[in-house]
Amino acid sequence: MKLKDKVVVITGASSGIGEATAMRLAADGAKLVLMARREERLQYLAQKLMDEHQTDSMVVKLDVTDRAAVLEAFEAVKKTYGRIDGLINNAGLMPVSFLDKLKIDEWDRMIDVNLKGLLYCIAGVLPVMKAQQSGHIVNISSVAGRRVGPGFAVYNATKFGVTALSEAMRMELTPTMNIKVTVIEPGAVATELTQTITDKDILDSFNKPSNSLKPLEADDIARSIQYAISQPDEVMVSEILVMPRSQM
Ligand code: NJP
Repeated sequence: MKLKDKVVVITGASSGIGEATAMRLAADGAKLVLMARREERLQYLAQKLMDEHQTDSMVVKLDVTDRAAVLEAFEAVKKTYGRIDGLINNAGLMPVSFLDKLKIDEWDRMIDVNLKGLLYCIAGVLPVMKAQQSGHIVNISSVAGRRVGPGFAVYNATKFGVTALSEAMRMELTPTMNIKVTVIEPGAVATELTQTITDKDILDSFNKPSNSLKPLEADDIARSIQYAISQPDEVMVSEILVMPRSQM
C-alpha cells in the first residue's frame, strides 16, 4: 500500500526495531500510533517525528499483557482515525536462560508478552480490518522462530508460535477478508532486547571474545517492514528472514 496518510499502529515503539520502524514509516507519510509502557520515550519519539517529518502521531501507554487495556486502546485508535490500515505487532522480550535455572517467572513473561500480548493486539485490530475488508498485520517473530538453540527454549517456543500463527493467519484472513499478513524474522540486532537476560551463563556466552557476531542495526529490520507493508495491493510478502552476514 502507499503509506501516505495510512494509519499504522506500532507496538513496542519506545525503542529498538519499533522506534526505527516509526521513523521509516513517518518518512513515507503514514499516521502512526505508538504503543508501549514507557510513555516518556513515546512522547520523545512523537516529538522527533513531528520535528523531522511533520507527523502528528498518537501516543498510547499500554502493557500488551493487559487484555482489556489492549482492546480499549484499539477502540480508541478507531475512534480517533476511523480506520486502522496496519499493525506492526512488535512488542517482545527475550530473558533467555538455561531450563534448569527454572526461571519460571521469565518463562511466563515471554509467553505473556511475545505470544499472548501479540494475540491480544490481533484481537484488537481484527474487527476493524474485517469491517474495512483491508489491512496489513506484520508480526515480528525471529530467526529463533525457525531454529532452536540451547538456552533459547522458551523464547524459541514463543517465536515458533508467532511464525506458525502468522502462516495460519495468512490462510484465514487474506483470501476472505483481504487482510495481508507478514512475518518478519530478524537475526541478531543491536537493541535493548538483551537487557532482560538474568542468566549469567548466557550473558557470559554472549560476551565471549570468540563471539565475532556483528549485529544488525534496528533500521535494517525497519527497512524490511517498510518493504513488506508498501507493496502494491496484489502483492503479499508473507515472510522475511534478515540476518547479519556473520550470523550462522
Ligand atoms: O528490542 P527492544 P527489539 N507491553 O527491547 C516493548 C524481536 N527480535 O526492538 O513497554 C508493551 O529495544 C518495549 O517497550 P516498553 C523481539 O523478540 C529482536 O529488538 O516501553 N510493550 C520495547 O519498545 C521483539 O519482538 C531481535 O518497555 C512491551 C519493545 O517491546 C522485537 O524484535 C532478534 C512490553 C522491545 O524493544 C522488538 O525487539 C530477533 C509490554 N508488556 C527478534 N514488553 C534482536 N534485537 O536481536 C516489552 O530475532 N515491550
